[in-house]
Amino acid sequence: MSNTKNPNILFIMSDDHGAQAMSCYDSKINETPNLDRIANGGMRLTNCFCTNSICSPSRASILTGKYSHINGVKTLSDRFDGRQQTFPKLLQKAGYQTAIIGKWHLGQGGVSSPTGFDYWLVLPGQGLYHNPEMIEMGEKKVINGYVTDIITDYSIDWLKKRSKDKPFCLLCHHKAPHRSWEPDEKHAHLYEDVEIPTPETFNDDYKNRASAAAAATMRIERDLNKRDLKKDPPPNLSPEELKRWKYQRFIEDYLRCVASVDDNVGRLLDYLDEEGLTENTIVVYTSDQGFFLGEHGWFDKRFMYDESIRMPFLIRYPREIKPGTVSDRMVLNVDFAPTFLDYAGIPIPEEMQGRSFRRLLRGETPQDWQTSMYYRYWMHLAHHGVYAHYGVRTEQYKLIYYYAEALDATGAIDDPKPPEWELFDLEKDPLEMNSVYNEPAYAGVVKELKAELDRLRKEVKDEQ
Ligand SMILES: [Ca+2]
Repeated sequence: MSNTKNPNILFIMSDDHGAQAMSCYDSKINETPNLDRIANGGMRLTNCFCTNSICSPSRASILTGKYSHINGVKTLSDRFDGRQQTFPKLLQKAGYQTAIIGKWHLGQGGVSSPTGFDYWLVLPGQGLYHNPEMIEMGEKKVINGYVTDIITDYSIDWLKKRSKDKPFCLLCHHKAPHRSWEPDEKHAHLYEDVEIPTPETFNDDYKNRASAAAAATMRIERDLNKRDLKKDPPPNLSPEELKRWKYQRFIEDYLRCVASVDDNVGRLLDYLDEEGLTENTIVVYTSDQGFFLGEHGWFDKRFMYDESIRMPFLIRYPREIKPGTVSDRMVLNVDFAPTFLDYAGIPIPEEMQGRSFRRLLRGETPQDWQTSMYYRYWMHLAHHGVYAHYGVRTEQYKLIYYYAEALDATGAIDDPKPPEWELFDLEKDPLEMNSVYNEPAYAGVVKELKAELDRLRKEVKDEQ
């Protein structure tokens, strides 16, 4: 048994895994028995959100407990400045053994290589699914095999080699199921004879929204390419049939990648069981953000819509978290770092903007717990034609401002669009199909939410 005072932390994060593709979140399209083991043994969060729905920014917010404009990683091209404080550094300083294995995606070299880790083995950039090159403590090497297996193999190896008299914190970061969704041999034939159902908003016509939704180039029928689909469609399909065929191709491969993640999570859980580590180890499974799996006719993320910003979040810690519990309270990716520090008994630095949700996980709700959140996506028209936007989500409403008439912080907007607003009543319209921003009945709500948005922008110091 390791030190019972300080729990071990096993943080497993995949890339672009939407909660809709997890059976513990009532998936209609697949089964994830090993992820369900974590949910059944602990707590599942239903309203965990990222504050900027793309890879590098979400990862930087998780490490630092700070929003993108404060930690400096607002876009995919911003490199992480590792001189700032992170939770792994603080854990390491407090005597934890620390490691990161898998996807880093925060820049390589200089101040951007991983810091605060006794051991690191990361993919360069996005990395490859098959026989990936990896960087081990600064040294490049090619590792044969399938990336999800490799990340798990090295994670288990590192755990085997750990010192048993110190607690550990292992960040196991999967590349899967990121585009271009390349499954391994073992799962290559899953779903072959199954028609996977399409989501309710698959044939969204983008009416009753701001112009951003219709302008986005992430449509299943038009924007998946040959590399994504891997084969040519059968001849003579109608447009509707072709769209469904493309969805099947995409979702089959996506779910095959997820199946491998699920198997490999099972291997890690088995290892903890075998070593008697389960009781004293906090196990988290999450993803850097959500993903559209055909909702609104899309793949990808970026938008402030729920499928994109919602992170699956499962956490098991038998000493403190009741098995099979669910919390609907709002938790953000900036809250992760303070929570881990709280569990380790380390004071949370002032500069961290998030807040520990350890009490929520114990089943308590602090009186002043957050009921609204600030979101911002900065990469105007950079990928998939998505407009830059920011907004506020409360438990009932979501107000989004597509602000691109003004220059952003980098002064980079050279294709301005008229500013536009969207308002969704999430109680009446949970699928976000009908903006009620201009409906007179919502004038009061708009006013309140604009005030709340101003308040949040001040609070998180994004007032530019
Ligand atoms: Ca991602």
